[in-house]
Amino acid sequence: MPSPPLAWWMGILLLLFSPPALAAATMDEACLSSLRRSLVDPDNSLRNWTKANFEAPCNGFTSYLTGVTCNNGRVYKLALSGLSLGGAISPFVANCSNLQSLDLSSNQISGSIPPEISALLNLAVLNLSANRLSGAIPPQLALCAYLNAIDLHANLLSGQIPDQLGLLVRLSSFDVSYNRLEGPIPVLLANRSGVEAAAPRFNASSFVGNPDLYGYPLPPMRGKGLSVLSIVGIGLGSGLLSLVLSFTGVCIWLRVTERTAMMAADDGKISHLMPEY
Ligand SMILES: *[C@@H]1O[C@H](CO)[C@@H](O)[C@H](O)[C@H]1NC(C)=O
Ligand SMILES: *[C@@H]1O[C@H](CO)[C@@H](O)[C@H](O)[C@H]1NC(C)=O
Ligand SMILES: *[C@@H]1O[C@H](CO)[C@@H](O)[C@H](O)[C@H]1NC(C)=O
Ligand SMILES: *[C@@H]1O[C@H](CO)[C@@H](O)[C@H](O)[C@H]1NC(C)=O
Ligand SMILES: CC(=O)N[C@H]1CO[C@H](CO)[C@@H](O)[C@@H]1O
Repeated sequence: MPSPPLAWWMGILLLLFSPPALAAATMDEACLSSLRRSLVDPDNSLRNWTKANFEAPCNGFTSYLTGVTCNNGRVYKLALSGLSLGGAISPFVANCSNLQSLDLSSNQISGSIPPEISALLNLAVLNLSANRLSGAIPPQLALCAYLNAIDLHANLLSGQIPDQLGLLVRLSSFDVSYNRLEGPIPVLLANRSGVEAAAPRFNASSFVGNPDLYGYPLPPMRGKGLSVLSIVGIGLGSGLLSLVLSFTGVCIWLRVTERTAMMAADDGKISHLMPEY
């Protein structure tokens, strides 16, 4: 009787493999539908991003959705560059858990970079360049250990570059130029590990266009040195000025009191010497 054991094994196999597959499909669906809701699409470039297509975004290696590439039935690449998209990046993009490449470059996307992206453990390429993204670069990006390209140039990002990004050993391309970043450039992004090397790990072109960013491979404390000096100068100057002013004040006060005392004395003398009208 070979069929009951076979059916039993089939049942076990189904139990073992279909729930994760189902969960995976619903995660890609949640990712794509949330991203569609958070983005604004004035040119209707995402017209085949429909509910029906979200439910089955992949057919093996092909997708029915613009900009989506699949691998074994999972969303593997999202490439929506230069489509005039606005709106924001949904944190649910992290539900596309097999994503290896996220390219939303050259759009008008605003808001911040969701730290949830750090859940994309296979992410190798993150290209969010030439948008209107603001806020800080999430330090959690350092959890995406396979990242080999981070391109965030030409946005409105502020704050410091997280030191942790220097720990991404596979990183071979890094560009945060033309933002509003500030503070020191992390040493592990600027210097190659080991002995002091002639060339930086990432050269100045990765960091230019951030007026308040400083340190190798950019000049040290650009402009900052001058302002620190002028602050010291202003401090010393005002201290000296107040010293001089208070000294003069005391002198004047002494003179005045001296003179009134003398006048009072004179008055007394005069009245004394003038008994009649
Ligand atoms: C989805 O739309 C794009 C253009 O908007 C088109 O190139 C692509 O073939 C469409 N995909 C399918 C499967 O209809
Ligand atoms: C990011 O996308 C832009 C085009 O939108 C491209 O010029 C740039 O080379 C890309 N960066 C990387 C690291 O691939
Ligand atoms: C980084 O490299 C530069 C240039 O080679 C060097 O001047 C600087 O001291 C290095 N910094 C560290 C912390 O090794
Ligand atoms: C900076 O590095 C990039 C590649 O990372 C290279 O294309 C460029 O020529 C370098 N620029 C300088 C001034 O070394
Ligand atoms: C199933 C799953 O992982 N859902 C996640 C989708 O993304 C949101 C936002 O990051 C998470 O809160 C969910 O847990």
